[in-house]
Amino acid sequence: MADNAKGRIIKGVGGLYTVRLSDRDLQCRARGSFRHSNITPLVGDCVTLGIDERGDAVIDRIDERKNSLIRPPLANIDYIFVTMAAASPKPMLDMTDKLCAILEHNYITPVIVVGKCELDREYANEIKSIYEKAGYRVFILSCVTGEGIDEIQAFVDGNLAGKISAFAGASGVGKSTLLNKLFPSLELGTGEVSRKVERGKHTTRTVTLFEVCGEGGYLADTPGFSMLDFDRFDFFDIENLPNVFPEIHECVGLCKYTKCSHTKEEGCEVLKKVRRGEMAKSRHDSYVELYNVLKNKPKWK
Ligand SMILES: Nc1nc2c(ncn2[C@@H]2O[C@H](COP(=O)(O)OP(=O)(O)O)[C@@H](O)[C@H]2O)c(=O)[nH]1
Ligand SMILES: [Mg+2]
Ligand SMILES: [Zn+2]
Repeated sequence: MADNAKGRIIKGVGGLYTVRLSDRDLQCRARGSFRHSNITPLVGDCVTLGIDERGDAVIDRIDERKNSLIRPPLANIDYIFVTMAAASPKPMLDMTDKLCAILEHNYITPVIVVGKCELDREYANEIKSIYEKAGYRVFILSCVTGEGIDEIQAFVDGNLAGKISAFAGASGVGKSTLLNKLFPSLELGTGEVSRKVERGKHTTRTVTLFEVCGEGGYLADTPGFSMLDFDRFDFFDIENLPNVFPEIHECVGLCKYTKCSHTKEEGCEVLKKVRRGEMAKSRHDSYVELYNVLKNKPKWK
């Protein structure tokens, strides 16, 4: 009956996967042949089911992935809401820029969220300006005063259907509090509860996708999902670095020297942009920092 049915893996625990079909959820394993091909099904995978020798439903085929994360194990992510607080904890813009670059490289759209804006409105506005110049959507909000919630709610309601999304950000920035406002049916733990989850940080994580916004829209529940989880994310070579900063990518080919590194050359269009205030200095500093890291690194295979 499940033969040739297509669905999405929404949960995976110890080799047992929950596949959401159009009319129901089905628990099944992967066909043994996957073990030879070095591919493990991931939550987020679009799969085709088959029937094994014993008559049980099995995962037969995995559609080609748009991207995949190692930790948390998750495939085909469309949006990551890069969440920070205007204060308490203080935002780490260099980490934010590195994360956005990695997301760009993996075809994931970053959406910038600056929460707790009532604590430092001036800095919140400054961050908004930095990332809007990069071409990103930025939402400033406070879960205490409620300001800015309607705007992000409208974005979420209008864009997440049919997509997989996740919220990333350091612990304590207010992710769970915001998620509870945006998706009340999820009933996620905040503050106290999430600290308990943090303690189990080094145990194997399981990811579950929750249906949101209808029509196959999913939110990955990733407790304590922090920026650091991206350290092992598929990285890029130095040649690709300009392409993962949208405001630098726009300038590629326009500088005086064809081999311009956009770090210090005269006649560099990127540096002109920074001088004109069209690209934030903090973003360019992050670019230079990553450039120096990648320059000293052997090529990734
Ligand atoms: N001042 C202020 N505190 C907030 C706001 N949103 C959340 N918090 C508090 O920040 C702390 C961490 O929130 P939580 O949602 O658990 O953060 P998470 O670790 O990112 O999931 C909690 O004590 C929240 O009550 C906000 O908009 N303003
Ligand atoms: Mg939390
Ligand atoms: Zn240049």
